[in-house]
Amino acid sequence: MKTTRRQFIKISSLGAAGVAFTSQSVNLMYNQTSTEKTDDLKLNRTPTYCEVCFWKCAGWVHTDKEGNVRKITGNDDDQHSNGRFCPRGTGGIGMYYDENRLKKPLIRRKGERGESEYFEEASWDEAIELIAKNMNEVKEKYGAECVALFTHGSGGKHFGHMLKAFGSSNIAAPSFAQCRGPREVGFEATFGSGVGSPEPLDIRNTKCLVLIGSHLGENMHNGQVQEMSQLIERNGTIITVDPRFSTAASKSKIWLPIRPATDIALLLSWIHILIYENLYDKEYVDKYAYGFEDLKEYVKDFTPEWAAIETSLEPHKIREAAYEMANASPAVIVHPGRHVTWYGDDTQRSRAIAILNAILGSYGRRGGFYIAEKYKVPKFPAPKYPKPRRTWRDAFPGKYTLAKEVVSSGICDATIPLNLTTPGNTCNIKAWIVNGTNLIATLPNIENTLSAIQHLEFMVVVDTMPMEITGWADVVLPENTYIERYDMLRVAKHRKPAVALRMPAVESKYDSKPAWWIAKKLGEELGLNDYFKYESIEEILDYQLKGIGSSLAEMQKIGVKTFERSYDDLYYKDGEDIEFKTATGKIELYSIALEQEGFDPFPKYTKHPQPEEGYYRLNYGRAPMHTFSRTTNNPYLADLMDENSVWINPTVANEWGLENGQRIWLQNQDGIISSFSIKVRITERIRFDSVYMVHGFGHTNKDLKRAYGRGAADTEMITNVMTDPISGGTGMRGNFVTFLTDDPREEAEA
Ligand SMILES: Nc1nc2c(c(=O)[nH]1)N[C@H]1C(S)=C(S)[C@@H](COP(=O)(O)OP(=O)(O)OC[C@H]3O[C@@H](n4cnc5c(=O)[nH]c(N)nc54)[C@H](O)[C@@H]3O)O[C@H]1N2
Ligand SMILES: Nc1nc2c(c(=O)[nH]1)N[C@H]1C(S)=C(S)[C@@H](COP(=O)(O)OP(=O)(O)OC[C@H]3O[C@@H](n4cnc5c(=O)[nH]c(N)nc54)[C@H](O)[C@@H]3O)O[C@H]1N2
Ligand code: SF4
Ligand SMILES: [Mo]
Repeated sequence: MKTTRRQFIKISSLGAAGVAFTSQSVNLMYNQTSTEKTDDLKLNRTPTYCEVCFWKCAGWVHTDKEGNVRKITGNDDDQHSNGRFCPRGTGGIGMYYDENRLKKPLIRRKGERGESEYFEEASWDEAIELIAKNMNEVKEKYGAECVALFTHGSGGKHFGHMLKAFGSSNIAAPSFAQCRGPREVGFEATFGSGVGSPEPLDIRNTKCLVLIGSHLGENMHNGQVQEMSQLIERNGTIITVDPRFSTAASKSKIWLPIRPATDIALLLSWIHILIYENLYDKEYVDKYAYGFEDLKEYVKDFTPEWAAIETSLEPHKIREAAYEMANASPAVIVHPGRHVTWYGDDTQRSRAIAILNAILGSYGRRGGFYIAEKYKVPKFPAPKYPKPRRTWRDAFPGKYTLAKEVVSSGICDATIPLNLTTPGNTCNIKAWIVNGTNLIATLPNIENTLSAIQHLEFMVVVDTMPMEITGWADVVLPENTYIERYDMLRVAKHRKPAVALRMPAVESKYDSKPAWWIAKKLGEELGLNDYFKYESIEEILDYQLKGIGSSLAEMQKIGVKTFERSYDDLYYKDGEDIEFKTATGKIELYSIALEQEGFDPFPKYTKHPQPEEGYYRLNYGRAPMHTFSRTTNNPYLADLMDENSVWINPTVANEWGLENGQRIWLQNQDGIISSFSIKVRITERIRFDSVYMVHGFGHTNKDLKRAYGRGAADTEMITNVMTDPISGGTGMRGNFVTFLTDDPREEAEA
């Protein structure tokens, strides 16, 4: 049975209980189905892929004769969206129409960094010349590698190319060390390759989906939520482990409201049950796995009774969940999660998840993990990049050695000279280019981020909106929104390999420019002309597309091109010999790579601190209609939810005498008080030892007219960072807050 739009939206809005859907917002979500209306209006459609989050759904921007954007819909041929956008993607139009957008390049001509009132508008020529001058100065004084790029999103390809040509490989995205880094390292150590995006989970064919903190339904990663809603319809089993009664929990056969920070204990006891009750996939393990006997010995004492004490879950519930998994095996998925930087032992938790999937035989099996394929698109000719003299790694000898991507927080730390006391440490970052990442909201420990920024000689920010980070720049460059620009092709792995095109649907508003244009202009100003031998990006796209039997002209019509592939190739065949890219060529239950780097070869359970009296663990996550801090000022999405609230258990609320809707301030274990107040939401859906809030609110930039001062920022409360020594992932869930019922700033003034 096909999931209808209505059912899908129903699922997507489940987590939004209590949010009033105005008629305007409901129309926004539904108008994409009105195809007849489309014909009446004679709308023109232009291909794009979405930039509201990094699922990168391909779709269409529909414009009328006057050039107004009327709606954005999914492309039916796209595997990421299956023709349907999530509420955020549908509301992406608001990014284009937001009247608070950055409009012209800005230069701070006097004052100190952070004094954004001294910004003055400038021409593109002047801004680019100033940036190039500063980059060259840093290069002469310290070396090209002392310029670093922080980036999230499509612009990274363009600025990354420019920076590598300049001589620096210090290019970092928060999607590693603040997001999926530990999981990539954990899976790579086990199976020889990471998980990647979109996660190759065969939810469509699974019998049992286990979610360890993944809050799908609030986390709106489109294709996955669609497949999960199908699973619900066909009465498949969902098991959710979450201290909070999430949307997913409400759809689950088993909900395990675990004591936060104890997941590894639960995972080890599941492995124990499967092995000691002979429920694991023996044939699969015998053929593919390395280290089974040692694992068996290692988990001997991790009984459900032991785990019960750690996790506060009942032993029979733990067993029941393990039996469900075993019954479904191999069509079972223990979801690897996405934002997994929680407690600093996150690679070990990801390893436990990987091991569990391995002994259930789900990796490479129908209903488990499928084998995704990516299309090989030719590179546009350019000279080889110069070899950087040093990299960020030189600042951290012996640390994060298994991280395959650059650790963004590592770049930040390497910018603060005080941090660089390790002998042999030479790398010292002096200039930042920040593109599409609001580092103040994104990196934990704001004070540390600001300290790094203060030590810089130069900082440029490329963004579409005035954000917290733009306020700290020396030069701000306004990028146009994804609706107004070309970008590189989306070449993502999936069940079938496919490519997708993004092209301008409308003229650029204001004096904004696309990243490819900015990077080329800056590259040329730096004298790197050999790396930019094209007039426009269309030349690159056409070259690449012709190399795969298509063309820019064809893609402008179809938007997505999918290449055929036999469904047999999605899974391992019975008895097939597989060479895993690990040291042993096998699935490493015992990890040689971790052992060689001096880490525990089996996942180790560590007891983490629990909150003290009067304090509650700060737990945070997503709302279906928002993406991080980037959508909170979006006129359509702010209409669906314009501030966050703090979820508090009724028992706790009673003790404090709090009422629903009351405004309070949060104060964390280090005495940091939230800049703004936040509304109380009293609900049984959160444990008594924790509170919960949606990330992305509490903006402090006054130029965000809708979002300024609305709700509170979780990031302000995250000052205790538990860094994972294996992956560099910044564990953010070891922070505790208490409540202030009176305005602390008024008191200070009085
Ligand atoms: N406290 C806390 N921190 C977190 C998280 C959390 O839940 N809580 N989540 C973590 C995770 S999982 C991730 S992936 C990261 C996400 O981190 P980020 O990607 O940094 O998230 P945003 O806050 O949305 O910041 C995006 C910035 O890009 C700008 N932008 C949007 N579109 C464009 C564009 O087309 N071009 C350009 N140049 N700029 C654009 C926005 O205006 C905004 O300033 O955050 C991580 N950090
Ligand atoms: N709508 C929307 N969807 C998004 C995004 C967005 O911004 N908006 N961002 C996307 C991105 S980049 C990412 S990385 C993902 C993030 O989304 P996910 O990877 O699905 O989830 P997390 O952020 O890791 O975790 C949030 C959940 O973990 C639970 N939790 C907290 N502590 C614990 C614990 O100790 N144990 C367990 N088992 N659970 C715990 C919380 O209650 C919450 O339900 O979402 C993606 N999808
Ligand atoms: S999941 Fe939603 S926001 Fe993310 S890319 Fe797809 S439509 Fe856009
Ligand atoms: Mo993320």
